[in-house]
Amino acid sequence: MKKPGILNGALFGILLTVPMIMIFYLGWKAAGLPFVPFDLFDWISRRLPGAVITFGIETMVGIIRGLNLGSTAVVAKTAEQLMGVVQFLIGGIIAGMLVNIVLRSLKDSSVQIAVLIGGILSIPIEIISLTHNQTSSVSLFVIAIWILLVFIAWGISFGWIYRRMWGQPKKEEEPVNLSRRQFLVRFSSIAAVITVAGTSVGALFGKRKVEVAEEPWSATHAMPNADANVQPAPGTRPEFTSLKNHYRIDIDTMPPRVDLNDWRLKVSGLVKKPLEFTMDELRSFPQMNQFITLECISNPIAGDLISTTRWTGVSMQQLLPEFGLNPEVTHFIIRAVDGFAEAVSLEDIKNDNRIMLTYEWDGLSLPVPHGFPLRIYIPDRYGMKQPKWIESLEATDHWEEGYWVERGWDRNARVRTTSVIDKVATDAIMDGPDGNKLVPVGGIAYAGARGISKVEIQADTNEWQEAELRTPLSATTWVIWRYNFPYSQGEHTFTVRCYEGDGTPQIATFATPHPSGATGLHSVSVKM
Ligand SMILES: Nc1nc2c(c(=O)[nH]1)N[C@H]1C(S)=C(S)[C@@H](COP(=O)(O)O)O[C@H]1N2
Ligand SMILES: [Mo]
Repeated sequence: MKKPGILNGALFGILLTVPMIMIFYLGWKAAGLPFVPFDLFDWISRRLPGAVITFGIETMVGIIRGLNLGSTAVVAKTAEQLMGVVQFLIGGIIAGMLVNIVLRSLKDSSVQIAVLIGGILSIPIEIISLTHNQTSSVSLFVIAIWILLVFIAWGISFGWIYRRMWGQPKKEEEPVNLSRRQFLVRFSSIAAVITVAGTSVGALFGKRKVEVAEEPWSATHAMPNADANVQPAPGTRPEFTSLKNHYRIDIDTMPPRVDLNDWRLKVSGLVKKPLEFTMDELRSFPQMNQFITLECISNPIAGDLISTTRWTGVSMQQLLPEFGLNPEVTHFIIRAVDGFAEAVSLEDIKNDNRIMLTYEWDGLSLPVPHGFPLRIYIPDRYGMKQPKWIESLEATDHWEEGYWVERGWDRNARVRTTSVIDKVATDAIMDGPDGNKLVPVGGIAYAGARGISKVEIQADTNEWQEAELRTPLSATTWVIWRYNFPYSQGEHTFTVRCYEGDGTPQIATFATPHPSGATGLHSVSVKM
C-alpha cells in the first residue's frame, strides 16, 4: 500500500501544532498555565550569539522606523511574540516530519508509538518551560502534567490521522468511506474551528481582568518646573512620559511576574552574613524621589526608546551600612529573576547617592513590565546597566560582564549626548515682535547626568542659532529646547546640536547604536 511522503508529515505537523498553540494560549489566559512557545523563544534567544541578537535588534528597529510602524518598543515586542509562535509552529512541522518518518519505517503504525513520541518530544520542552517560565501562576507539578498531556494529545492525534489515512482498517471498524482528500479537508476544518474558538475564548479571559485604577502621582501634583519661562514648541513630546507610554525593552517575551509574598531582596557574597529584605523593610528606609530620563543603548538618533518619569526608592548609600560588607568588596552583581544581570561598583555607589533601588514609578508600585517589584537606577548609564525585577545583590571583589556586555555591548554604557528635533511647528506660526512671522521649532536634548548647557539650531547652511532651554524636571532628565525660526517660504533643513553641562559638544560623527550608543546630529526637512 501507498506510504505517506515527508510533506504529509509536515502537513500533519501544521494541522496539529496550530490548535496546540491555541490550547496553550487558552491555558495561559484561562488558568495561568505557561504559554510554552514564549518560554522556548526566550530560552533560545538567551543562547544565541551576541552578534546574531544585535543584528536582529538593529534590523527590527530599522524596519519599524523605516516603515513608520509606531512605537518601536511595542511593535518590537509584538514582533518577538509573533516570532515565538512561528518558531514553535516550525518546530511542530519538523516534529511532524520526524514522527512521520518513524511511523513509516514501522510495520504497524500504532497509536502507542505516537503517544510515546509525543511524550518524548515533550521532555526537553518540559524542562525549558519548568525552568524558564516566568508568568504562570500554578505549581511546577501542574505545569509538568499540563505540558505532558498536551503533547500526548498531539501524539495521539498524529497517530490517529496517520492510521486513518494510511493504516489497514480493522475488520470491526466502519468501512473507510471518505477519500484521503476529503478526510484532510474535514480534519483541517476541525483544526481551524478549534483554533478560532479557543483563541476567542482565550482573548475573552484576557480581557476579563480589570485593573484597579490607582492614581499616579502626576495626576494630582504639579511638575517641579511648572513655572519655567520657556514653553515647549507646540508638537514637542510630553516632558513627562505617562506610564503607559514609557518605552519598554527587555529580554522577555512576557514580563516576569513576581509574587510579593515570596519575594525578598537577597544580599549575598562577601558579606558578614547573607541577608534578606522584604519590600516593607526596603520601604522603611528614607524614601527618595528623582525625575529620571531612561534611554536604551539601542535607541537610534531621534528614536523613541527614551522616556522620563518620577522614580521612588531607597538610595543604595542608605543600605550599605546594613549589608555588613567585607573590606575586599568592590562590586555588586545585580541579578534579576529573568536571568539578566549587571554589575555596579561600590565606588560609584559611594560617590553618587542617586544610585537607587527603585520600587515606584510616578507614585505607583513599579508596573510589571517595568520591573516590579524592584529595579535599580544608575545615573548616566544606558538602560542595559540597570536591571529590572531584581532578586539579589551579590557582593564581590571583582567586576563582571553583564548580560549585554557578554553579548558585545559597551562595558560602561555611558549615555551618549543627544539632541532631537521633535517638531517644526508650521501649524503654529506666531507673530514676532516686529511684525514678522515665527515658526516654533522644538525638541529635547539629553546628556545623562552631565546636563545640557546649550542647544543650537542650524537652518539650511545659515549660522548656528542658540535655542532657549526650558528648566528641566531635574539634572538627570532631558531638557526641552525651543527656537523660533523667522519664517521664510520654501523648504528648509533644520539641524540640532547640543553641549553638555561643562561645554563638551555632542559628538557629531555618525555611529550606530551598537556597541556604545548612537551618535550624530539629527536633521529634518520641512516645507513652509
Ligand atoms: N531584568 C532585566 N532588566 C533589564 C532588562 C532586561 O532585559 N531584564 N533590559 C534593560 C534594558 S536594555 C533597558 S533599555 C531597560 C528598559 O527599562 P524599561 O523597559 O522599564 O524602559 O531595562 C533594563 N533592565
Ligand atoms: Mo536597552
